Amino acid sequence: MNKKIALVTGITGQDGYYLSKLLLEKGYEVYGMYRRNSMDINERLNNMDKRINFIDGDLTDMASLIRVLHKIKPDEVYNLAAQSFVHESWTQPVSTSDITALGVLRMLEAIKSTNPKIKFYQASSSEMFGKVYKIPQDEETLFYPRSPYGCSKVYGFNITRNYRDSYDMFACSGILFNHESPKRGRQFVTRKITNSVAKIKLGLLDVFELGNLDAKRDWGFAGDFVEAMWLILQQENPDDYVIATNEAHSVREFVEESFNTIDMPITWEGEGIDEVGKHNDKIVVKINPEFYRPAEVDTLLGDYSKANKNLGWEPRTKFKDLVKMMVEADLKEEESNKK
Ligand code: NAP
Ligand code: G4F
Repeated sequence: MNKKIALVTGITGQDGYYLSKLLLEKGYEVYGMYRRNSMDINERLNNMDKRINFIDGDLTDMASLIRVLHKIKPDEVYNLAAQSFVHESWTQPVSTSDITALGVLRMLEAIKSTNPKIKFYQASSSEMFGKVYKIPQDEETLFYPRSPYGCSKVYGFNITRNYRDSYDMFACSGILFNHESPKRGRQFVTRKITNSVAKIKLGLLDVFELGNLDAKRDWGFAGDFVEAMWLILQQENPDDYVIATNEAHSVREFVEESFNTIDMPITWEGEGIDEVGKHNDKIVVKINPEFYRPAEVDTLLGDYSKANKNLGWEPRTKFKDLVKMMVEADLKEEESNKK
């Protein structure tokens, strides 16, 4: 039997790593789309699985998407590419919208004009719920996005559903809540914390700065979540699904648990921007208002009942295990950088 062919956009990102690994295990021929930059491409993709076929393309350039689809003739497209850092979406709102909103439309149009039978997965986000109307959030919850990124993802979600309704395409969204891993970018709060904590443990750093400690997120493990992406495209009918853990923790708890992992428990003192985290009277965490957002998403909590019922999916990794996995990976990485 011929191997199924999958195109994964955003191959250099966290989810691109875990999804391509899963698809290779399932026997797919995997194409990973990357965008050109000034760094040497071999150097950039050097650490990635050698079985992935890399192909250049950019979500801002529709001609490149048509070329990619013509060339590889995929059965399934997983659209993971995005400007995904919420904070940056305020400083670069136009390019964020061009990539994260219109990029979805370009890919859908490219699919429609090359082969509308290609199954399409859109990486939708819990950021769409923003200033939440309901707790927990499910597929019926209204959106109230709080950032240019969130607004772009709402467009991506709606246009995906619209192409499904208008052209009978197998186009679906996974509405994924925050998912993390040792492959998470260092700008995102979880990896920033685990990497800083590892450096403190190894004597490479004294203190690090954060913004809003009281924001709550429903944090899962990326390795668990990519399985849901694949399952969504294996169903008889296209549909949208919330993927979450149904457990929320604050940034503050994530910091505390990370320090507990290295046996350096901390206590908090002070309030607002003067609050500090201390280990044995030594300040290890400070607040820097630069990391606050113009409009915050205070709390996210997902109800994944529909995914559980229809896909048989459930998260496997618990919060404490996720934190431990990330701290230990950062300790290992920082130790080897030291050598
Ligand atoms: P990520 O690590 O930031 O990866 C984003 C990827 O998109 C990178 O490979 C990046 O390539 C690529 N990209 C950016 N602009 C592009 C363009 N114009 N053309 C082609 N590729 C482009 O994100 P992630 O955490 O893996 O998330 C994957 C997707 O899920 C994203 O769409 C994100 O918005 C969404 N999502 C993530 C979460 C989460 O918690 N992780 C939750 C919900 C939804 P470069 O290396 O060239 O920058
Ligand atoms: O880690 P974050 O930057 O992730 P955020 O904004 O929740 O977005 C991530 O999850 C979304 C799904 O809900 C994805 F769609 C999106 O692509 C991305 O993957 O921030 C988490 C929270 C925020 O409330 C932020 O204000 O942490 C708070 N925070 C506090 N101090 C900080 C910091 N965030 C960052 N990045 N850096 C800080 O120093």
